[in-house]
Amino acid sequence: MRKMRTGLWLACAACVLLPASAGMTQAAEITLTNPGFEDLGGATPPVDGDGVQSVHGALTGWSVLVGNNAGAHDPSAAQVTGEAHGGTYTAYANDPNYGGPLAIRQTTAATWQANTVYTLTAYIARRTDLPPEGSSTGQAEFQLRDADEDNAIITGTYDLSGNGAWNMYSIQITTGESDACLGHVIAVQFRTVDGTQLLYDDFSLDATAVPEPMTVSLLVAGGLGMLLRRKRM
Ligand SMILES: [Ca+2]
Repeated sequence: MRKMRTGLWLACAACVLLPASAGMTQAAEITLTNPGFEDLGGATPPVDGDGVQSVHGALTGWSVLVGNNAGAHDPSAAQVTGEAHGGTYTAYANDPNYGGPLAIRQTTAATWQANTVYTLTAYIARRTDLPPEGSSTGQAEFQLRDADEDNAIITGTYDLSGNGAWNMYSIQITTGESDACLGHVIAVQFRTVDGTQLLYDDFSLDATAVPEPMTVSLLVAGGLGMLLRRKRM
């Protein structure tokens, strides 16, 4: 009898949870062009360790806005442990005091959707041989933007730590039912605010649909139902 009850209980749980999980697993990676900076766009590759480690520009798919001193870079082991986080090359971006750009931006093919969690993630490293000056720890900034209105939807600023180490940083925002950005094109942006020169690698942008209210209430009702059944057993 007990076995049969357990079987019924599991069947009930499955029928309640199935529609909920279908609604909750609509995670999707939004495609970024050249997210790991391996595509040099035909430029002569920078050479690891011989002093010609950077190529200005050469950030295929990304626009360098106002200023330069940013591009592709092949870090040596003396600059960062593990060199690139993935692949061979990284992006480098100086801060504005060292000719760095106002921003490095990419316009995606995706548009802002309602009730969706957007997470932008990337790896950033401070160079062992080029640490931030004075009291600066090095500071980087990420943005997710509305490309149609040319404004920021969310900005994240990070004080970095650990010379020569790759650390992962991310920003996250959840859209509502009627945000002004809905249907507008998503742009991704990063820059070095302070810290002489920082390295960036492996950007990714994830979009996950929030469960619809009806799905959530079904899940809650199902959970309550199960609790009541359990008490009666
Ligand atoms: Ca890379």
